[in-house]
Amino acid sequence: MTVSTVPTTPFPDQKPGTSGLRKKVPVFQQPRYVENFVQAILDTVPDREGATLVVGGDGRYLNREVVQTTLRIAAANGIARALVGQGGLLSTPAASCVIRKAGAVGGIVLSASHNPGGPDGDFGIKFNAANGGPAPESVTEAIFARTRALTEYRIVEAPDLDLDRIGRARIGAMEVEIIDPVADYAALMREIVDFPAIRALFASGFRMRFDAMSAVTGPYARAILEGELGAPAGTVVNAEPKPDFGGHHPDPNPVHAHDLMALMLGPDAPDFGAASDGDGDRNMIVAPGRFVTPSDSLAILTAQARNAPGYAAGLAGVARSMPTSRAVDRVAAALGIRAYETPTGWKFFGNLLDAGLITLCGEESAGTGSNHVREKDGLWAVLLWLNILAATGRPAQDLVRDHWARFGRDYYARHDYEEVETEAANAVMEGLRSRLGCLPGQRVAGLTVAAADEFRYVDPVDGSVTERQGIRILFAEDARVVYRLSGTGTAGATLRVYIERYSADRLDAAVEEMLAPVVEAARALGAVAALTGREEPSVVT
Ligand code: G16
Repeated sequence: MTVSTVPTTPFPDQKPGTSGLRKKVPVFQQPRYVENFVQAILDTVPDREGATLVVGGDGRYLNREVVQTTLRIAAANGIARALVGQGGLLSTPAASCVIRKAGAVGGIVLSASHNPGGPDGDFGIKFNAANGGPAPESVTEAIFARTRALTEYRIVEAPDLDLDRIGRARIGAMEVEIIDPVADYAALMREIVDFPAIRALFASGFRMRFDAMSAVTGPYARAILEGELGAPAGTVVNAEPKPDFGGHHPDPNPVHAHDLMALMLGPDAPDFGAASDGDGDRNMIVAPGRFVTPSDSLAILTAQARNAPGYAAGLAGVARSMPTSRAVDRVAAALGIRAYETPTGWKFFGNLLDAGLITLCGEESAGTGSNHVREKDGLWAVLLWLNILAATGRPAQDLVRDHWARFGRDYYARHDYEEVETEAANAVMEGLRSRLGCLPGQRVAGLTVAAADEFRYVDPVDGSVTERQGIRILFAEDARVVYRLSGTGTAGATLRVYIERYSADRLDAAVEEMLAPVVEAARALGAVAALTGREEPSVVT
């Protein structure tokens, strides 16, 4: 084996965002770009000598090449054993599962999640720690610092491995195991979700559509839903992972999953609809005639989780990201368990899960998960829904209605202003920040500001503090607006404005109608049009 030490110089832009390093594909194609970042990751893993590392990605353009490079660098940096999903594939939740099961030192996961793929699309690399979760900020900061100081990387000169053949191979002294990407994950699902009940549901004629959006969950959903649970062939559509996601934008929301929405809102809707994103951690749930917001989905799963074997003993607590609606807080209060509010980013749930303070958690951005892994998990959420539908015997649309009748309804929408000039987006945030003190008491669009602040998080487990996590405006009329800048975009800035309003008794009003005054207030307070030149958001979900 030849280990080469290759001189390099730092790239200035390798700062991980909300979830790893995400850039356009051509940025990753620059010579040494991938090598530098992977070396920087490994340099921050003190226990790497002799350890196991998990490697895989969502199959997007560049996935195979970067898997090969990552393995060569891992072999040159003392990793003894690498576990790689067949074809270089591992969904994000499956990677988390494999890391935990194998006792690995961590995993290098290749994905830009819900961002489009292909030669002009996005690519990403993130590091997950030994608990299976996204590296905490202290680690991503250390990785970034390392990228700025790098003078060389180490790599084993070796031919490409055959990633498609399950079995063992070697790169230098490192053993590589090409594993079935679905097996460990499916085994875990079997433990926590009631498979026989779901099998009986499908046997009774229950119909669903799962849209894998030509991304990584296709093989998982096919094997589990159609293979094990007896859903009819064809239940899973767009099941073949493609490097450019077949031209889809693999973000499971009503805008990008429009075919599924059209089916579910039409006359031939099956009993249940679901979709997942590029790397399989996000989910979308649609009942016949009704999109279920991720915030409502988290609340409903929390209220009903006891129906599944993995949660039959009850929940320790729940957590939601700050911009997620407060629907789950109401359920937690009724269950007598704690509800935590964290900054956006799955990594903030890790400490709470590891400390056993929470069992379920979720985010408005289509992420729901539990203590079974340390990532959000799209297919798990779908299986838990199916388990609950089977156990309660209620049609999905009635289950949602029942939930609102008991807890009230949190009307919710997110307005995204994409590819805004960074300065303009910062000006919106700065403008609000500077006026926080004088907003309470002001009347705007017929609403009264009751409180305004900038979210700051003190981690209850390790006391670490995260500042500037979004501006919150609370109105006396049971409404709320949150402003925050996305941490996952790859071009300019994305301003997200989250709009919500609670009603205890108006359960079937049109969302736009209920939210209209809050939208008006949000636009006026943020001076969004004046500062960004955008009259309307680019995407409303
Ligand atoms: C990532 C994180 C999520 C987070 C989302 C928000 O999602 O893993 O925890 O909610 O980003 O993104 P933004 O900062 O753009 O609002 P994913 O699915 O892209 O990994």
